Amino acid sequence: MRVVLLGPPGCGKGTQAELVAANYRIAHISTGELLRAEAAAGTDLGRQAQAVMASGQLVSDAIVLGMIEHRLTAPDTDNGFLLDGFPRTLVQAESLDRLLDKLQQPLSAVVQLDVDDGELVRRLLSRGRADDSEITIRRRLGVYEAQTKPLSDYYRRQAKLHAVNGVGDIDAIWGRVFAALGGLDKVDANH
Ligand code: B4P
Repeated sequence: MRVVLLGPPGCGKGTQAELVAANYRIAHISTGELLRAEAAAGTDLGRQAQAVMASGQLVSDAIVLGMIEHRLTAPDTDNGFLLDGFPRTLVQAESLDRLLDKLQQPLSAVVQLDVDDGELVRRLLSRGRADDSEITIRRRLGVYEAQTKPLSDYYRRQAKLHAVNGVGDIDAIWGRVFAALGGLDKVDANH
């Protein structure tokens, strides 16, 4: 199982990613977490990324792609992986497809969590991470709209997109994500 979890900041990607990874026993790869770990370790890459993340912009494609390429060769991805927060731009999506072609491991599905902006702002303000001020959240939502939203059409054209309502309690949303992935398994088994 090789899955991308797509959705705006605060939609519950991190929360649902943990449930998917635990239930399917696949690696959970969050580019946000990888970047925050680099920042906490004080590496050059981490220092560059920290300033960009604090401003609400996206870290450069080159940095993120290098990190992902390295991460996808780790042995814990043998059983599959879930990408949380990656790809976030068309360049990243196209590069991911090329990399997975090379590895002969195409994506199984892309699950998109749909949540309205008011609810996103409310969730992120109550989370209170360093990059969760109202002004930064608004900028991140703008960046999502301009740079990440086009990925819905990109994956719809590949017939891989499963849109799921991301509003409600965490277990109910997990049920919808599971149904989207379970439906896909049945399709695979029939072909
Ligand atoms: P991320 O770490 O990916 O952060 P995020 O999108 O803000 O968080 P996420 O969407 O995972 O939050 P979640 O819903 O789980 O990225 C941070 C920054 O890193 C980016 O702004 C960017 O600068 C950089 N970056 C990362 N990836 C990059 C890439 N590929 N390219 C370039 N730059 C990149 O959680 C939100 C809150 O909602 C939580 O408190 C949670 O408990 C709560 N919640 C979850 N489900 C809920 C529910 N059903 N109801 C109510 N609350 C819920």
